[in-house]
Amino acid sequence: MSEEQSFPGLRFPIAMLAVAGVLAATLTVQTVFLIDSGEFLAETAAEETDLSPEDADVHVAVGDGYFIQDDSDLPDDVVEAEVGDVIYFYNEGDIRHTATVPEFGFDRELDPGEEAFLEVDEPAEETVLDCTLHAHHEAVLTVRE
Ligand SMILES: [Cu+2]
Repeated sequence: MSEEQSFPGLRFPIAMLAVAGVLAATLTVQTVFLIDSGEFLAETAAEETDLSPEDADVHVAVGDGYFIQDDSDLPDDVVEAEVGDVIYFYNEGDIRHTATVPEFGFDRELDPGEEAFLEVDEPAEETVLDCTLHAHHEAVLTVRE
């Protein structure tokens, strides 16, 4: 008799426990999903920085007003590469610049000492290599087949 009487009294707490359990499970699933997304973003960022300067075919010094291709006889602000090359940009200047190549959808802000990699996967004839922070800081990039 006492069990039958106490059972209805337990119904509410049990129902609340069930609701709390479902909420907790939902939160857990959402949290795991968020963590997964974060890991995915981290992996993507890591992939971008997987490249090292030694892997690059073309090194370009970005300075306070210039782009200079290392180990070449090219004049300042002229950069040349071949299709499939990885171009390595590094800011050796004292202020922030960008390495921006609209033709390749490439746009990176580089603080002093920072670097970026661009893989050029199609030819380009004297396309713009720009620093969008400074009006007269610009170069031309040619990518040969
Ligand atoms: Cu600049």
